[in-house]
Amino acid sequence: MMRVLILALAMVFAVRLTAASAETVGFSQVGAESDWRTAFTADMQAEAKARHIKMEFDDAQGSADRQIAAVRQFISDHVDAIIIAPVIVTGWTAVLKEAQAAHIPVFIADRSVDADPSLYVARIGNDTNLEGRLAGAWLAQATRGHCTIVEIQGTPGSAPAIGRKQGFATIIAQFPDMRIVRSETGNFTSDGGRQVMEQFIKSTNGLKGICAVWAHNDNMLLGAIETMKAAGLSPGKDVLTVSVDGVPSIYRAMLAGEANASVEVKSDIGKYIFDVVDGYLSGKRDYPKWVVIPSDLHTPEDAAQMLSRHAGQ
Ligand code: GYE
Repeated sequence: MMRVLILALAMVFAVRLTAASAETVGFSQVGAESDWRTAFTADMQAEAKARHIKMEFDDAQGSADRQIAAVRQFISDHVDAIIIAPVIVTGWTAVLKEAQAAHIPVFIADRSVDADPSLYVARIGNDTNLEGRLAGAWLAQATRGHCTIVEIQGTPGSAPAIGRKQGFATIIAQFPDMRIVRSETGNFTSDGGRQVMEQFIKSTNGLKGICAVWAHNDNMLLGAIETMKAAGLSPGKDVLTVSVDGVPSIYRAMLAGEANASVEVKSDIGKYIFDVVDGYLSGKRDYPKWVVIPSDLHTPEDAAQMLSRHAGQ
């Protein structure tokens, strides 16, 4: 009797293990606009491989329409789960309902969506409003609350552009002598940062009276730094910088004295995402709607240490 029971249990576990390792997961990624994004893609691919999960990958190349089409393809391929890093916050309800009707669980990774939370299992990602507040608070402290700022925004309609802008604005609103005098989108790319900085330099007579540049990500700031240097300015000295992501190149810029602060957003979050996906597929249900990935601010003081964590990138 006992033996039969043990044998039956062993078989159940064996079936479970094979079921888990044969998962197919569709992952719709935003694009490859920044160093943060490419590091995140690499991490997701490595994590899927380590767990023997078959990952169908689609790069939306920054297009919201292409992304919705990719999710529809995953649904018709009958994947076991869908992971979406959404380009923009809007436009999700219809396709999320289609996934739900097909009984395919959806997990939102990194950026958030404006959709009824009952349409997805959980979001695993960072707090973009907090990132804006950390950046604003650092700048307020560094300038004792006196600073005229130019802002380079991320992709319009994307959660990090919205959240970071709001968070930063909330903080500087408390300081009557801190204000943003220019604000344009650089679409989270280095090239976008270069172009926006060219405009700012022209329209402010060489950044006259500007105390800081606040960029919604490091790559845009890195582009802006090149443009400032080419115009004979000294970023990191005449004009302070603060940005978000904590990619290796920003720490190099800090060590070169050309950047002052960046809020690190972890890109190696595949393990947290797949923990939730795997757990859900094996029956676990008690996940919070938002699994928060913490972010924190770094400066030249710990840039070398932060860079060493990214050795090889
Ligand atoms: O900050 C930016 C990327 O959603 C956290 O997207 C991500 C942001 C990141 O393009 O570099």
